[in-house]
Amino acid sequence: MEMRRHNAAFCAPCFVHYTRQQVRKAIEDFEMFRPTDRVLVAVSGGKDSLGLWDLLLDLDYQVDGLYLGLGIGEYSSESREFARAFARRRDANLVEIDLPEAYGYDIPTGAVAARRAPCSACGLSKRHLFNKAAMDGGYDVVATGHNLDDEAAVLFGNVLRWNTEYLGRQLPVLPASPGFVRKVKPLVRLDEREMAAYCVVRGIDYIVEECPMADGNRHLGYKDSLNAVEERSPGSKQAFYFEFLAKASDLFRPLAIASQEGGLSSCVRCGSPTTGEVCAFCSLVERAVSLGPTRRRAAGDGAPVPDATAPDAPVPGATAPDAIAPDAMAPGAAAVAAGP
Ligand code: Q46
Ligand code: ZN
Repeated sequence: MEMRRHNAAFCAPCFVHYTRQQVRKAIEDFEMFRPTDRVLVAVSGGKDSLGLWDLLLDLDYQVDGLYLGLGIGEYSSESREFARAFARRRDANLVEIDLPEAYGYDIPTGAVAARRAPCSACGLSKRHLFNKAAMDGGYDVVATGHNLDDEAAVLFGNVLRWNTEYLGRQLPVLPASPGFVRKVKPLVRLDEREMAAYCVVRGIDYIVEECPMADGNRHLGYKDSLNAVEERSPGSKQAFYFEFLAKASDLFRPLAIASQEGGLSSCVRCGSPTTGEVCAFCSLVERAVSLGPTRRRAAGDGAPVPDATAPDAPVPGATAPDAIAPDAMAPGAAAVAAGP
């Protein structure tokens, strides 16, 4: 495995060692969690989340997986099988939540209901349900498989638009606060190619297809742009992200904190912290369920629906559609922020 940004090449065993070291270093440098903490890894069935679960198990952390069924046609049923197969193989515990079963809507319907891109409805649902599952299960921290490419692309998008509030919150660790568990990204020192190679070397089967809802996702365009820069100048992506953390991130912190001032109350439906009376997630559920079964069936076949990308009429409590929330809870997600 050749890594131009490190000017190095590793054989398979050394590559696995390198990968573990990078994760160990990220966990320690950013004080993500300790061996006594209970960690819940959000698994999508893809290379990053399954690779992360594997790495944390091998590093002897107390870690369970969480799979959220999004109701995105075959993509969801296949990705669930990859998550289950991994859990069986490693004899690990997988917590499962099925969005249509538990809440009566799927992501295509949620997008119609919110009149936003599917990834917005998806990010909002994931953020709420990952946090809820961790709180309900007594976990100390939620870990997601965001890798260096994901974080650099989110940073790039937020810099292009100078989303200062989000720049102040783009950290590998979001500390716990009342009603919210800590959120961490232990793969920030590894890129996509390295995670794919890690899974191949370790014999981890993962879903290779992209989510069909990702088409047109702005985030993917940012990744392509950064890859073009990286190709000509290896190490640029890593420098962009880590130099931001070292030199600029703190400058934006007060803006992020100021945006959250004004106080949070409890959602009258679910009790989650929210700036309004009803949280953005409960509003989304209410709208999606009220669309009725016909519309839900039509939207639930995995095909993007005609008005899913309409930028107007946001879900109450959500923010601008252009903004990329740094704490979106899944790799590749370009989500709206809803509350802290
Ligand atoms: S699952 Fe969800 Fe992603 Fe699909 S709808 Fe978008 S955010 S692309 S990681
Ligand atoms: Zn609520």
